[in-house]
Amino acid sequence: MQFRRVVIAGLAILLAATAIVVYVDRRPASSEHTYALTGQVQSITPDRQEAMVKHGEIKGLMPAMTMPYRFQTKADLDALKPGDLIDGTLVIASNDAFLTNVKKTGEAPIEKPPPETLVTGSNLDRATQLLKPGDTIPDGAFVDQNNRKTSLSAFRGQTVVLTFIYTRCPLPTFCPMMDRHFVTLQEHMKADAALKRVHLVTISFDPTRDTPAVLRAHAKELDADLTTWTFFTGDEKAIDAFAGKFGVYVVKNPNDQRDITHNLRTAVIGPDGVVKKIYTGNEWTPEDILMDLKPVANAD
Ligand SMILES: [Cu+2]
Repeated sequence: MQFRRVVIAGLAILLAATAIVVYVDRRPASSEHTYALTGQVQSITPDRQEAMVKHGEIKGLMPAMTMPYRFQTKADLDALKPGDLIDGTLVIASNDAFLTNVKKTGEAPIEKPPPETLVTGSNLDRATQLLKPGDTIPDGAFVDQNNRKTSLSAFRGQTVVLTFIYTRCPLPTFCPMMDRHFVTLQEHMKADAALKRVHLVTISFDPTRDTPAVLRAHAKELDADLTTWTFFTGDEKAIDAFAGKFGVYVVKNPNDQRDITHNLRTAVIGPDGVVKKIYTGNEWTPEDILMDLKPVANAD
């Protein structure tokens, strides 16, 4: 009996796998991959055509996660509210990710409030700690990609553009987009003498796995010039505290190390260590930051 059940289950899995392969292969654009996604809407950001979706594992792409996803079709998003259970297709292109063909399949109570709500919500303790333009940043204590102890004071006298990532982030529109934007900034820095005194700093909020060696390999992959772009890792609690001051919110699933729910923050810091600007999310462009850098870099 047991054996027969196993065989039937095995056949079902095989059939399902075949169906997925056939489905993926039919997609037109060669660089695009599509994945079936089943999840629950946690919150909706209509102006960005986005919803925070808590979803199960996506085989071959990522473990169970809660992430904001852009919807390809506004009508799909308009039909939904927090708590709705959904089925949809996640499209991953080399530089893009979005949900399409999203259908409501049911409703369920939401288990816990979404991270963005916690960050922007009424948690006063947290809010009073948040850095804002005009504040001097804390030095922090980090280890760089060469395993050398360092802090942000190492870059006093230079304008610093700072962002937070983790190298295993599976979504092209999140951490990998921050990396791509920094690559673009670095190209400008090489070409423009006015940007000579600008330094890029990328801080991993997954320091346990983003060791100096991992960051070194990551930097190489990005073709980062380590004389003007430094990667930070270090003590997990110290990084959480530092990142939290910028409004970075990171939730690590204790049952699955790969599962990290997070938002994004990118900051421009003056040569005096004073915050000039903090960008939230992935909406900013390298051009925005170049605009911020010009007056600062020309000042001295
Ligand atoms: Cu990420």
